[in-house]
Amino acid sequence: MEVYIDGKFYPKEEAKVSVFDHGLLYGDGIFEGTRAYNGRIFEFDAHIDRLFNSAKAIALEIPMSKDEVKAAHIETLRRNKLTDAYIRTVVTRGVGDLGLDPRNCKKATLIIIADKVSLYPEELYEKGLKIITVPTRRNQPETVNPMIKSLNYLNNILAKIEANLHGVSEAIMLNQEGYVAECTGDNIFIIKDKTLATPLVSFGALKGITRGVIMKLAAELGLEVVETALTRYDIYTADECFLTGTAAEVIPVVEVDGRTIGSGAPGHYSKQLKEAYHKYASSNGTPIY
Ligand code: PXG
Repeated sequence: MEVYIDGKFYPKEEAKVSVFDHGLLYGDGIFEGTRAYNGRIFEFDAHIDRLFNSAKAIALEIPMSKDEVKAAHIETLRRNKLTDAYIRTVVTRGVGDLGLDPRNCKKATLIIIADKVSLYPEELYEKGLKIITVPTRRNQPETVNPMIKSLNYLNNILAKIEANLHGVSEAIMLNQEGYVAECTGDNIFIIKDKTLATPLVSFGALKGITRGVIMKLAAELGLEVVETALTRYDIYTADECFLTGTAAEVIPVVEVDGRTIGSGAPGHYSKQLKEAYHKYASSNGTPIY
């Protein structure tokens, strides 16, 4: 495998950054996670736009144009001869000194890693996940805004640890007011009476790109689609529940905090949306070759 760092490619073992990089010292940087399906990069422009918006929000200048960054992604996939891949893009503040002032970092570092995708076991997609609500809250918008895919994922990692300690693999995170925000790396949806509902991003969710595609596909399937305030009560009493994200794709949820959701098996619309998502992903997107 070859990894892209600042315009050059390095074998995996030699792909390294300085211990003085502020991405490591302070978590000062941003990332993206993108996928390629069937030789096409899924929602490529949306991911590149979000990368640049995350950078803008933390006053980090990416020293390349969007087209140059896109070309670097395509080159990384071609070098590694990938058609189905997970692409991790990281932009750090760059090398500085032992002080948090970002002015000491002269140039941002851009890293692009592309690798084969390792899905969750297929069984989880067939049977559905059991998840819990955890005490760790999602970031408040006036701290690190949840719209930013920053290198500070510690509160999400704490939530993941709390889930793992309870023997489940995913956690619902609430916002400061106690409304449902999202999961640790996935957006959450419910279906009730032919309406698909998901928390408003202003309630502490990342504006997921998979989320956006699912909302579009759900409307095409005839569901009403709403972004709203959701409580745990709404989740417990839903007909169906599922999570979306670049890593997780579309994964049904069958139990939340010990309450069975719907029939206890992945719901009709969840299955339809999962299928529609995969069909859409394999035929749309930017060709790599
Ligand atoms: N919420 C959060 C907090 C996320 O980090 C999503 C929702 C889903 O967004 P997308 O645009 O992917 O539909 C994310 C995305 C990883 C990984 O390696 C994490 C994400 C994406 C890809 C990989 O854990 N987070």
